[in-house]
Amino acid sequence: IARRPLIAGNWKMNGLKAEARALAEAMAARFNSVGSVGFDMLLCPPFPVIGTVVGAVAGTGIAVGGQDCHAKVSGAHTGDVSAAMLADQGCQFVIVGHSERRADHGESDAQVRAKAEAALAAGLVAVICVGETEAQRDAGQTLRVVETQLEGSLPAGATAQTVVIAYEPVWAIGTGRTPTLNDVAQVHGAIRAKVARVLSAEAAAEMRVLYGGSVKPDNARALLGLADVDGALVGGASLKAEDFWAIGCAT
Ligand code: G2H
Repeated sequence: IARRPLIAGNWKMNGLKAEARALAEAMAARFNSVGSVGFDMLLCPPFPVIGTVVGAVAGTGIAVGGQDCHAKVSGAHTGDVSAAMLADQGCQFVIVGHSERRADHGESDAQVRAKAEAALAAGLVAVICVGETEAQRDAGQTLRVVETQLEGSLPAGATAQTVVIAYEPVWAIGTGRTPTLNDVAQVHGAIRAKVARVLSAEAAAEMRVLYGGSVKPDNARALLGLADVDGALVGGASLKAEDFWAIGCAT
């Protein structure tokens, strides 16, 4: 089954309005200059500039997503944003369960699943992040940790059209370190096997599983060349138009 690669930029807490517009316009210009590409592109800017980015990429095919959403549709949740609000702003995707959310906000697998369910209910694709810490890796627990996170955070009834998985080893995030290609291949294979058990063989065969954690232009081709790697979730390198484009072109 051919899975179309997805190159997703997670801008994290970066980008005032002018920078966000310039970066989104630079990606839009690259898309427009080539006509068609062999991958999907997703930009996930901070909430306040989502409208700016949606406007800048309109008509290009570049998708926009949020970096988180609340599990509820509305209500007394100061500072939170619902999936419906993201959809209303023009988003098609939302990242849930990023390790920075799990660590900084104590998000559990159950909360991540509730957020993913809210995303699906709002018509968004949920990008569900999983990944082990360095201590877990050193203790040989990588596969068990990732499988447990998947089991706890995948919504029932999820399909390849409504969910994307992102494998992000916590120790590889923003550090310049990446697992070996063999390790990435092994974890991605295990993720696909787990999705088959939790959902269905069909969902597992079609679902996109992204790798994230220090993806750069110089390591993208090797990582994206692995059979079970269907794209990348890119942080630091997604803030430079040239680098992010180069990663897309490495698919
Ligand atoms: C991992 C990744 C983006 P970076 O968090 O989700 O960030 O590419 O900077 O390691």
